[in-house]
Amino acid sequence: MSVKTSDRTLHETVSHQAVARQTVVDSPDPQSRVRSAPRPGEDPYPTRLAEPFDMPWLNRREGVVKGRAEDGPLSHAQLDEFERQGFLFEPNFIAGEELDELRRELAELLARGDFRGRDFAITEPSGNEVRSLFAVHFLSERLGRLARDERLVGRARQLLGGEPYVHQSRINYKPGFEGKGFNWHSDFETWHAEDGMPAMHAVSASIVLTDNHHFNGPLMLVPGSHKVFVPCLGETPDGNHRQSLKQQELGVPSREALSALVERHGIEAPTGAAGGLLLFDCNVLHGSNANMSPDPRSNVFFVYNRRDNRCVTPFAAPRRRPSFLAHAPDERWSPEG
Ligand SMILES: O=C(O)CCC(=O)C(=O)O
Repeated sequence: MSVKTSDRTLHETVSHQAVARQTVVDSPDPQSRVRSAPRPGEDPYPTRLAEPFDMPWLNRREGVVKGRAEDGPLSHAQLDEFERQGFLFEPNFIAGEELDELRRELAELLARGDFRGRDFAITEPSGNEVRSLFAVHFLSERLGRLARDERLVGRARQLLGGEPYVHQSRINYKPGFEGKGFNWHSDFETWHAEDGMPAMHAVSASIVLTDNHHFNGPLMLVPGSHKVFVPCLGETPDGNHRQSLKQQELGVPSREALSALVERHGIEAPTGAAGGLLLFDCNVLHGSNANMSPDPRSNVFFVYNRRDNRCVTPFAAPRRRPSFLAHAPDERWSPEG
């Protein structure tokens, strides 16, 4: 492994097999040409299949960066990086008193006894520690303001090329010693299959609220993987989210597909001090290891979806997931129901 970037204290990216990386994957292996590629009128992103698909992945249909540098805060170079890698890390996005306030909010939400046992408060697979808290932009006025903040919305609008709304928000707490990992997945795969998100017009903004370092389970991403869609094996049972939010087993790419993509592109883990912002495309493959260090690794995520891409009937699940996982535009969600 090698450290890629120069500013090691604020922003390090550990790169796996960096030399093996190619910049763009835009087509599957030519020898795996196939009968079962979706025909016109069929779902272009078939997944949760009963039988293995006979190609490892399909081309992405939609563009990645849909706006221009003139349209928002991200520069040409930043948009190019996002286009190529499927993610962009901005150190020091938030600092000082604003960061302190957000960290206090994080702790206060975690301490809320009335959230314990609720469906939007997910505990670790074997333990009572809070793993994820969903709908946080509704649970917290402070986080609601942050989700609507033009610094984030402007970036999302620029990347998506249209007006965004918050499809999902969450804090992943990943407590020291206890926080378990997240299996490799594309968020879009789940949102398409289980929430009915039609197309790849969504982006996640994750603000690092505790230092993310190499030992507390930082997010790992496969750069370039956002350009292909990996269909996943296994039909979605009713209520799958109750299992998958603790430990995802369905909607996980095959080891063969993952190995081929990692062989081509490597793995990167952007790390940095609290206050950094990671923007990542809805379809980039990512995951993270367990936190074996004493230090919590807590990040807040806001998922912005383009308004004209609002969710419809799920593409591969018996019914839609509860709204704390998939908000509609202009929805007013509350824990009281
Ligand atoms: O927080 C992490 O380490 C993984 C986040 C993630 O992949 C998710 O919540 O879907």
